[in-house]
Amino acid sequence: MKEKIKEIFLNSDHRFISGEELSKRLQISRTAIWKQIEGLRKEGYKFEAVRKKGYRLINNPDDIYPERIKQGLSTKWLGKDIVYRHVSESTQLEAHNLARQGVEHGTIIIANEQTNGRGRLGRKWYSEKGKGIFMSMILRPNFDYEQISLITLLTSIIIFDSLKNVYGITSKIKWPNDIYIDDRKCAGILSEIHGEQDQIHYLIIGIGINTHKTEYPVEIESKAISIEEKIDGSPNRVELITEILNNFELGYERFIELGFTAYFDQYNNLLYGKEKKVIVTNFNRKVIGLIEGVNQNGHLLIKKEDGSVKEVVSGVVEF
Ligand code: BT5
Repeated sequence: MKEKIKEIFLNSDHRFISGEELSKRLQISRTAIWKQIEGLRKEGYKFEAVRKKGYRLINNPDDIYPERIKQGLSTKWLGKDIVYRHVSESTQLEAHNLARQGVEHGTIIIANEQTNGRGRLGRKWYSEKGKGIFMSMILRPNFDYEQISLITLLTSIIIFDSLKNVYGITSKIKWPNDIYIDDRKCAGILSEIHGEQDQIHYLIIGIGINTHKTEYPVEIESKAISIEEKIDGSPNRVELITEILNNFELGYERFIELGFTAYFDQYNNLLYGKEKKVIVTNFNRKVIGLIEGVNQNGHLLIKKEDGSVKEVVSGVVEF
């Protein structure tokens, strides 16, 4: 019952809802409603109660406003500037605009909802209001293209570590950088580079994570999973965002110092589908075989039926 009341208020856009309406919709007494609201107050929800008008939700403990995120940050440069949107078409799109305007290395853009969230190769990222983390990091790295793809692999390790630290969830990484829990996708990463032949102007790393339970569109409903389905209670997005940002800055600096070597074993240990038969498609070319692991360049190694090993630089992996 508490979850139902929570849902109604979270979708109310902070408007008053009368006790009468609530008791009609939920078929419970006004006293029962009052008790539930008291329970929510203990969880950190703040309500205003006005006679004849009813209750109004003032805050939502899961709001992802920049001030709240910054409180938990221990970073030197990541997230010093955070741009927040209630609704964004895509935080990637907005990050490109901000980067072109010259914002600093480490600027973050985050949204509560995306109307046209995007994945790789023109695919969509389903981004329902309040149900996930939709965030893009603007970076101005000082190295070559080859290493950039390794940074995106690093990002998936960071998400793995953060899910483990905050929720005790053990996930897997589907190459190159999807996060899987129980054979379903919980998070995806999209890296986009803007630069010239030998100079990178900026890199944008987009992260989409399913935090809260929701009804996914039919085409992904059997393939997607959220954190809420794996834990008791409700996930707190601010906590997870700050954990990711704190870990990412440390990881990025370690990567600059030591390279992917420092992460090679961990990445291979976390790889999803090892020894499974896969089809990797890249520009209409298909490679079929078993996943052996990645090499030091982060390329996927596929052992084909004839025993030869094919190195795949990029592509889509299907099982
Ligand atoms: C990705 O693409 O996985 C990268 C997703 C990156 C999303 C973030 S959100 C913040 C930033 N702003 C953006 O606009 N994007 C980034 P890809 O590997 O191409 O996977 C896309 C596929 O995942 C789709 O074709 C669906 O099959 C599936 N999918 C879409 N939404 C999903 C969701 N919420 N959960 C699980 N799977 C999903």
